[in-house]
Amino acid sequence: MEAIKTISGVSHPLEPLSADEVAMAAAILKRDQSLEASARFVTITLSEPPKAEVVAFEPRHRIDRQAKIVIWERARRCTYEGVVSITDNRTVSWIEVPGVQPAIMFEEFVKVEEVVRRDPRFVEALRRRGVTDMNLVMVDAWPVGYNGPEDDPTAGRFCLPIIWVRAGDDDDNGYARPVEGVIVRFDLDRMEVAGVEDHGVVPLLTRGGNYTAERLKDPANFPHFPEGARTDLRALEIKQPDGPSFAIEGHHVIWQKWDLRVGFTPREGLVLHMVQYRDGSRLRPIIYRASLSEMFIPYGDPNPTHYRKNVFDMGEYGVGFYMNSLELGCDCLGEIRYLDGVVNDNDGNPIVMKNAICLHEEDFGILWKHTDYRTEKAEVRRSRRLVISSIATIGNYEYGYFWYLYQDGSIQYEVKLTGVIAAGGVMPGVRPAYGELVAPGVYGPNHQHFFNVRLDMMVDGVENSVDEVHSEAAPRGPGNPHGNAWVNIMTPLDHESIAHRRIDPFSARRWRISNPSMKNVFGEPVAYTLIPGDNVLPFYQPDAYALKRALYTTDHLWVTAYDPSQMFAAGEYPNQNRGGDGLPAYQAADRPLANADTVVWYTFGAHHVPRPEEWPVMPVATIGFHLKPTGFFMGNPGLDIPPADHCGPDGTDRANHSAHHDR
Ligand SMILES: [Cu+2]
Repeated sequence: MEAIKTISGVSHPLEPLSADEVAMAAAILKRDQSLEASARFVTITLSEPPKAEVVAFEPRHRIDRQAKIVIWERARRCTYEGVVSITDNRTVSWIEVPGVQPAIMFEEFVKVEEVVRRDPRFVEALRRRGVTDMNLVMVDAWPVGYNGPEDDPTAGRFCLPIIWVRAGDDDDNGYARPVEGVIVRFDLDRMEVAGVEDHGVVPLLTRGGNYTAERLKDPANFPHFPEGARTDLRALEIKQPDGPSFAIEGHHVIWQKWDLRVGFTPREGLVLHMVQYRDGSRLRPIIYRASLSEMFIPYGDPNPTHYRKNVFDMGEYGVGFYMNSLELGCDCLGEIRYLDGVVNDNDGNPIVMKNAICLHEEDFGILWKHTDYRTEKAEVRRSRRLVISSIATIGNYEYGYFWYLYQDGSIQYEVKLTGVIAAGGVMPGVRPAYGELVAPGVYGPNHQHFFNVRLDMMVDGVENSVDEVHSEAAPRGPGNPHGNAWVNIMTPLDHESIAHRRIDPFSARRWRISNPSMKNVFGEPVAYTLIPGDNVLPFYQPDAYALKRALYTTDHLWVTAYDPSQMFAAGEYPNQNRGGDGLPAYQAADRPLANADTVVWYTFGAHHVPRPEEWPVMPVATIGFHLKPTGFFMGNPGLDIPPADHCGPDGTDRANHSAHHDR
């Protein structure tokens, strides 16, 4: 049946907002609320229809396209939330949200640098450090956080810029030259510097920290490669002459047996919707919505320049605004398909971020193998994964957000951390107490990156249960006479007050999300298991201001009852937040979770003790988790992968055979 398209040409309720829709949504709100120019558009996001409506959606259904809009009214110092129906050309709701500060906007980020560079107190502080050309000074508008009543959301709208200096020209990596000791407090509403403190001069780095191929040979660079770029790399080509094995229509992606929709929002960036797997004639849902919900990067250095570096990159900026346009053969290799990301500027105009999302397939080594040593027949299958990725640049740092789908039914999420560390300057001969030297005169403060992924699970249906599973030694006794026995213990996380848990690698702790009303042939509920990867906890004291704003980092696994208004692990408005919002508050009602519409939230921390080898640009570090089918399929779902052309019964691997005979 021909799909009914909306006025804006959309044929599915979860298609991300198009550029036209962003413009229409802003126009409706401006008209209906008589918005003045001082009303700044923080975010314009698709307001997703109720889950029941989306799950039951058929192409003949009418789609009401709605957008949620967050406004910061600069003149009145008020936050508003509006919902408009683009389809019906009307405002659905409009409320003031008292006592909150929405995210720092891109226009503010840009303007702060311009204004700070002109402030006489700041110019004087930089002059004391030998910097006279203010055009070389980089001022990044880091959030002020909350460190007492002066930062209260009702006290004003502030940021706390961090300062760097380029050496001589625009192409120099300025993030290699941190300015230590100059603390600027900036009033974003007045657009003026509120105060400058100088905690003493630390000499600026004299050597460069450049990473471009042209500058490798520059003797003024650290590290210095006198030979330039290496010359012994030969071509390595990925060829897919028949094209990729996936198909995309709009934002609907089908890859082999996987079936999903890709979404994009200004705050979260990449989102996955309706992740399903075709199993025989059934299209079986696994996840309703998967998104990175928050990031928190706490620094463990008490020095004045660093102790207030406690960024929430999603709630205090929005990573969707900072996505890279990805380039063929650089970010992804092979047959690539791109999707654009649409965000808003602060006047409410759409911005199309070309190629913000990359889809491609990767060879991933071996999926499975067995050699029958008696017959010498080897069966091996290559593993291939579908990669859906995007990369954000937030000032000095890069974050790659990668979803992987595999042929064995498993799903992986991985964050790739790279870019330039937020370094500090240190006096010659001093060994920093709360960080590590990475280059002469530069140190990387101890810090961590805590991510939280919100997984609105839908394992064969909306109603799921979550159990904690761990392994332990069986007690000695008649059942364990040899002392070797161990068992797997399952503990239901059946109400919210117990559903905040930590990893425990020594007991192989993991979490099983199952559907009690869908049993497999063994009578067990079909399930997916969340398998943690590397993880850590924050080292902040419990009463530290920043930790109270990031309570979601104090445990790793959280389960909540589904509520579409609960989307972000640190709450809706972490900027200048006094603390207490987010996951613990979401769980406060202690709602029941068994066989219910539940949401699983997983927090994972990258522990970052900087190394000299991460200077001046950091090799990718990864952190993430897996979701693996557990009794969801009967048998290995990848058994039907055909052998590669040159492998299999006749062509197998002669080298392997002769090695065997020589033995
Ligand atoms: Cu780091």
